[in-house]
Amino acid sequence: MTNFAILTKATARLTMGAALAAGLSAISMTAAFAQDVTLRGASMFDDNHAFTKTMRKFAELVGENYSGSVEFDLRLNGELGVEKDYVNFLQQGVAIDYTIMAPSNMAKFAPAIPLMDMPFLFRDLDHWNKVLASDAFGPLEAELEQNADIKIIGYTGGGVRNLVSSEPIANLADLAGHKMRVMGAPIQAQTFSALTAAPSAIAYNEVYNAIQSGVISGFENEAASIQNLKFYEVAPHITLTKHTITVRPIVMSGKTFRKLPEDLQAAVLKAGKEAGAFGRELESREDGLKLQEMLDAGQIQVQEFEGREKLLEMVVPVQDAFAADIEATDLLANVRGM
Ligand code: MAV
Repeated sequence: MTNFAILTKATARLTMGAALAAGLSAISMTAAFAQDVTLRGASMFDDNHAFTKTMRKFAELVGENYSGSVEFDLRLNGELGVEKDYVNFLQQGVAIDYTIMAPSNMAKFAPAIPLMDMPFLFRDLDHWNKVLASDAFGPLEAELEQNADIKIIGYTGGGVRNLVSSEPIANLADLAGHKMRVMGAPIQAQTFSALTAAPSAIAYNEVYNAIQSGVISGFENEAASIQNLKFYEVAPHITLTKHTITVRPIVMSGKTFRKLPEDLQAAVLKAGKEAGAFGRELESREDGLKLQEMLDAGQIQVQEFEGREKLLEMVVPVQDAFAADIEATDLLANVRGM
């Protein structure tokens, strides 16, 4: 994907981000006992996206809960790259201090964490809410902290992921052999392979161009991001597989967190939790509205997937095998049973 000239402005910004970030100095936070702390965040989106709004809320809440001086330097529009870059930065403790991230983009360091966002995990929003209000994901958080030194300080998400494609997809026959992009975690490709599609892991900032040039015919995503990055320009067909309700951890580098004064650590943890609740309410409420906005604007065409229940049956063995592989069979049973 080298012909950046034909990317939209939004996705071109994402592409530039990684290069810029590599040239940036490490976090500009001062040492633990100094007065001024600056925390740098990153968003792949502009100010209208729920992730950006959630990170703005986080900053506001930290400010309210902390009497010292703390600044937030939130870089938007993929200026610092995409999530697969952010995970490296957080793990190394360079370039950024906090962000919002898909679990499937952290698989490289923590193989179990993609269980949180594997397709068809949640029955509906009630189930998703129940699981997120519990401590079911505790062992996955611990693995991430231990392997990657990345701390989950809250959970946002609530978007519903559907198929997004250049040609309509109505049923399993259409899905067979469908060349689609998936996120980097193996469970994502395994799931869509089990559904007979032909998935490949492609970086998020290459998706628009890969569809436009015909390398793939589509991908899967939620309304907020389809709208924000204008993916409908190359993939206007949305099929309501509703296969994932997103879980998006708000994460901070452990290296940053440990350097903060204790009262600021407490404010960060409180704000992370509250900003997560704010973000979950926002994105889950806006999800259907954003689909409707794109529909009304003539940007997308939407259709149901015929025989969606069959998809559920087809993925259960893949989910079971993945859980067994990461020794999370009980955890999965617990989540399913909620
Ligand atoms: C959406 O933009 C978000 O869910 C984001 O967290 C993911 O990384 C991205 O999709 C993706 O599919 O990679």
